[in-house]
Amino acid sequence: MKKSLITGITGQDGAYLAQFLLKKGYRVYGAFRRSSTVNLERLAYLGIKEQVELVPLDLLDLGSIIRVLENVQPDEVYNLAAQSFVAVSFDQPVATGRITGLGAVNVLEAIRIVNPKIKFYQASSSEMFGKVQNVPQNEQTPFYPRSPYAAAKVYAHWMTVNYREAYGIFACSGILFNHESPLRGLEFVTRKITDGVARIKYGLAKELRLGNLEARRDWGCAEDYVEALWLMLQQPQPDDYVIATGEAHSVREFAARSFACVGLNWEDYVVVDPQFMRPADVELLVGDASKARHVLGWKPKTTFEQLVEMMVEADLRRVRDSLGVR
Ligand code: NAP
Ligand code: F7E
Repeated sequence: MKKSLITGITGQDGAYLAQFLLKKGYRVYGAFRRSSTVNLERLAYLGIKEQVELVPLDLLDLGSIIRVLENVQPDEVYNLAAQSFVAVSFDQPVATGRITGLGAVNVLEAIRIVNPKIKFYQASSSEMFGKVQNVPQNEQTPFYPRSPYAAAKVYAHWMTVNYREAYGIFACSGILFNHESPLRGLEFVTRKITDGVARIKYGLAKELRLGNLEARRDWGCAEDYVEALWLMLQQPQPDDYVIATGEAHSVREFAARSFACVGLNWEDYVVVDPQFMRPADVELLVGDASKARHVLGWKPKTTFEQLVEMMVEADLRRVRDSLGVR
């Protein structure tokens, strides 16, 4: 039985990837960092909490990663852990650099020390394209990071390439565009909107305060995207791939469609609040995933419209359940 280790098991992608790998027959080890209350809600939501073997690991502690690799002896490591919220990276640039940048290098170092045959996946990001140099963005597009988060991801990306070239490690970097789901963190704009819509619908809120409505993103579905991670590690050669839908939509459009799902007009509820504007924002991201389509045979399954509807429905259910409404 193949063994996989996922860092960031408590996050959105950790949960969906664990579910995917369990279905593939893997033994799945989920690495979590110690906190007063470990958040296993997403694993519970998917009904896989008991099937994932939890191991404590902090990305900042090389020794802890080495010990976990020695004990688990995984075939594949998926490094999904990060300080992943762009807005917070402006307030905590050093912590973000340590976790999101150096943290990935700690995992690569541990692999190099314990067993260089372990395959490695790095969760890179479309944010690395930042102030975009080409539209759409593909594997050849130069990076222009616009936040401490993006700069840290660029460092981790190049270190992944470097460990592949310098030490022959099977290391892949997936440059994923935004991907969402009912398990997305509430701080990200899509989930903030769908949760806000549900709360307004059930009378728990009167308005929804947002920042830059003009930003455009290539939003895909997290459950579709985790398959691409696994496919990258099954190829004969390690490589880097853009994963995207190829469609861009604005925050305004996402909000309009979400409110329309419950028969409301977004303009009656959305308030633009400068506190949610970033010191430097990324205005447009749209990816070209042709390489993934041709080499991996991967393509997205969920449309933008289906994604919005799925997220609104899930939040309506959640709010209804919390209120005990039938
Ligand atoms: P997420 O929900 O924010 O999850 C991040 C995970 O990292 C959490 O499990 C968190 O644990 C863990 N973590 C943070 N600091 C850690 C540390 N010092 N040691 C160990 N674990 C730590 O993120 P996601 O949306 O699932 O994204 C997964 C990865 O893909 C991230 O690296 C993200 O930057 C990247 N990415 C995401 C997207 C997207 O659209 N979702 C797109 C491109 C790339 P706690 O629960 O303890 O906080
Ligand atoms: O912002 C604008 C905001 O925080 C999207 C992470 O997973 O994807 C994610 O990063 C856009 C930005 O995601 C609000 O200014 C407007 O232009 O949902 P977001 P992100 O910054 O694109 C990438 C690929 C990652 O790698 C990251 O880890 O929406 N926006 N109003 C807002 N954003 C938030 N959060 N809240 C607002 O009220």
